[in-house]
Amino acid sequence: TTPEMDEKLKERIAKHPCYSEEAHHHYARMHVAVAPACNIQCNYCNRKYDCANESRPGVVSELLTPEEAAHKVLVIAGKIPQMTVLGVAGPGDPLANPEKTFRTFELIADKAPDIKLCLSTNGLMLPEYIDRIKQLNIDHVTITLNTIDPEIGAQIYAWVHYKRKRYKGVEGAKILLEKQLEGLQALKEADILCKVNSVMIPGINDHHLVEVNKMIRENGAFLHNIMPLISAPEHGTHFGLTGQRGPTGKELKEVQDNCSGNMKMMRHCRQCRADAVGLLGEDRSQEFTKEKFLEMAPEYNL
Ligand code: CLF
Ligand code: SF4
Repeated sequence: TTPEMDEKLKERIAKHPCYSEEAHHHYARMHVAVAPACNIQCNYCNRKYDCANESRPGVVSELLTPEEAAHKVLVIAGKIPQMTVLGVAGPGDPLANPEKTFRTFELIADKAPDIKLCLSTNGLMLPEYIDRIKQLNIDHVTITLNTIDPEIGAQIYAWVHYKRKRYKGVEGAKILLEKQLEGLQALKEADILCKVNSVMIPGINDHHLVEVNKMIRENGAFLHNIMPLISAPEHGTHFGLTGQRGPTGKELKEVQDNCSGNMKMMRHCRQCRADAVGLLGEDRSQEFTKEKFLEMAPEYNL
């Protein structure tokens, strides 16, 4: 990239705490949990908890309607002036709940147009909804993409539900990958900033992540966030029950280092809850539970 492009990019990410390492000390994000359903089954996920593509497993977020979510955003934006980004990241896949997710974005774009919109998805339905995403001016999209090899995918995804049919194993992983690639391309063409999350699973995709990194860079993603698998038997996930371990800090850093020659790596991810509020690493979600925020009046001023 040219220095000029770098400057432009810097401007676009300057106030996004995930996309810019500097920004995360000064700017806050909030999530609203409006999207309960999911269209795939990851072996690191238990549906009782938040989507593990963006979240720390074992956390249960309070589900909101789009109207409640918009109210919450206006309350919090009035109370926390550093609030710059609103993300929908669960508790299921936002694009498996398109009406709820887009209605939420619409309400917020209407009432708080200076808040940037962010969306995190497994990518299956991304090609389908790219036009809505453009229309709504969603600035930042994250795709969780763990492999570019369907054989490896079959070890990570139990099934993929696409257009009313359920596909298992390699067949399902192929469909997911195809849609993720189309989604990446579509984001690039639409000039929407794209970050890719990959869950590092030792013995399954750890050595393969350098290839994933290369592919996503060539397809326009500008930031790669390799997150450790967090796996405990009590979370009731497939990996938890089969004794699959997560990487050590050292193993994680090694893979991140191996990729960092190619592109920018995110190293400050905190694996947030689907209803996280505040600076990264600071969790203020309990100050704004449904019981509490519904009693508060929005004081957000345009
Ligand atoms: Fe939320 Fe994700 Fe947007 Fe950030 S979180 S939807 S990109 S506003 Fe950030 Fe949290 Fe890591 Fe996600 S630290 S889990 S990367
Ligand atoms: Fe769970 Fe998220 Fe995977 Fe869906 S995409 S199965 S909610 S981790």
